[in-house]
Amino acid sequence: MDTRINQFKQALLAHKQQLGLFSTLASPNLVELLAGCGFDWLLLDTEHSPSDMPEIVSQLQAIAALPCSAIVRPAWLDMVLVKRYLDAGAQSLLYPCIQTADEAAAAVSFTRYPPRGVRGVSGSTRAASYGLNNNYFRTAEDQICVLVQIETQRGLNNLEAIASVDGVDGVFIGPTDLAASMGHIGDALHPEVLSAIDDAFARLRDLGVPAGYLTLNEQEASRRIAQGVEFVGVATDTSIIMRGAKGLIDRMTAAPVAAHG
Ligand code: 3PY
Ligand code: MG
Repeated sequence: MDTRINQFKQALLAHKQQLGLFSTLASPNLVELLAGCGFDWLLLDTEHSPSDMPEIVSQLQAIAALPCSAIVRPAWLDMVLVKRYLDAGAQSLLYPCIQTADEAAAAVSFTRYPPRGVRGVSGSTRAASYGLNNNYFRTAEDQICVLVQIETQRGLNNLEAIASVDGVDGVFIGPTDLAASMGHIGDALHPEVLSAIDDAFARLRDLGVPAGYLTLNEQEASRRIAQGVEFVGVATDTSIIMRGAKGLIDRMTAAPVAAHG
């Protein structure tokens, strides 16, 4: 057995654009449905979702059968959480709220075996095909993709230093927390927030570092896709379901009641 090629990472490093969505409902069945819809990637969230280890394993298994890449977002910059997700077979990680180059370096070190990093070693994990993959220790690192999320003013101030840390493969701008950090909580489309994000993407383009983003606003998503942002999340599972369900009942209740007979 060989280590799985990380298709998301390969495309990212080639600056090929990939569209995805955030999955927060901890449902392997929903992930299976969504992963078959044509998204390039699905982010399995554990920061703002009830997903714990068993749910993450089931969701990774559901996605593995489909032409869609999984990204796992740990709840925080935590070596223990990251070790467990990597052992469960996650290959791409999006770390929330990275604010300094030291934090970015720690994020990378959690994904590397000693002496290059601090990842604990076990060869009997799902990632190593339960011991069937004898090459796992030597090949794992190349297939791991480290993405860091900048979502505070402090993170933005340190953008170049963070993006230049060896082993950081991509930088994601998180508009919701960034808006709060800039005094505009709940208004991620505030002109000041948008202009800070424009500036961040321009700086990442100058550095040649792939960039990522999430917005639930379709116009804003289209604008960022047109700008060439490499991995854009265009919805969350909850936004799709909530809008579909609410829109349906609103339309049905607004329609004039047809007379029968
Ligand atoms: C944020 O916007 O704060 C996120 O974490 C995801 O986009
Ligand atoms: Mg956030």
